[in-house]
Amino acid sequence: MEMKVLTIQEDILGANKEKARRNQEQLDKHGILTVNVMSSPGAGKTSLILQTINKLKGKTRIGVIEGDVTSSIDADKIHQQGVPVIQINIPGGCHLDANMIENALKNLPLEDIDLLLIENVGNLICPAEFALGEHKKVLISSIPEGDDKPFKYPLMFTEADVVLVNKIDLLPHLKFDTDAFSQAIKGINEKVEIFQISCTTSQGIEQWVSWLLTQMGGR
Ligand SMILES: Nc1nc2c(ncn2[C@@H]2O[C@H](COP(=O)(O)OP(=O)(O)OP(=O)(O)O)[C@@H](O)[C@H]2O)c(=O)[nH]1
Ligand SMILES: [Mg+2]
Repeated sequence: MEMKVLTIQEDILGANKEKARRNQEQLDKHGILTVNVMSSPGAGKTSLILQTINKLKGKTRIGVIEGDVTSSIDADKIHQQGVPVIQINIPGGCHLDANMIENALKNLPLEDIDLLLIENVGNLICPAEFALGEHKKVLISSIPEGDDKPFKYPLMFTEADVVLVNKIDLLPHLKFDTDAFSQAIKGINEKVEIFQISCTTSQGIEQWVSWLLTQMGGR
């Protein structure tokens, strides 16, 4: 019986991977760089997307997919910026999957988008296991969460192409060893890029946006 459950789980992940591959094919056809933004609840995913929109306004055509258990609070903020956005609500769910992204892509003006930012559901576990068709995975880890997270949620840190250490404006108020944190991440993922940012003061946002533009240019 236990084996059967495991097989079903493998099938779900396998089917998801195949659908994610097809999503990526479609995104490639339209020349859209797609970034999956993941973090625990409240680490700063929406704030990062808003900062990115602000920096790239008039230069890059952005589209956004918002994943949340319920509400359209985040999508409303993106919509106010005049950016095409789709809200996906997943009652009882804890991550986006490739099927949901396939549906969202049908409702986005793909011809008018160069960069697609996907805000995953706030969660440090499940989103790492489900490919969406994205080209890059970005993990935001924020100072108030503590510097032990790479040890507690290693898969998320292993899968990430970039780790953004957010809320560095709070460093004077909290105990957080940025060097030890970076070393811990590099210990499990030596290729990862790490940027320290603050979505409140905009510190480091230039570096992040420059990384994004390099990825887009390389396509
Ligand atoms: N001090 C400080 N606060 C920040 C920073 N970035 C985001 N915040 C605050 O953190 C809170 C959560 O930010 P969001 O951007 O909504 O976080 P999120 O990851 O999108 O949250 P969920 O969608 O609920 O998972 C808000 O009150 C933000 O104003 C930062 O760099 N510094
Ligand atoms: Mg959000």
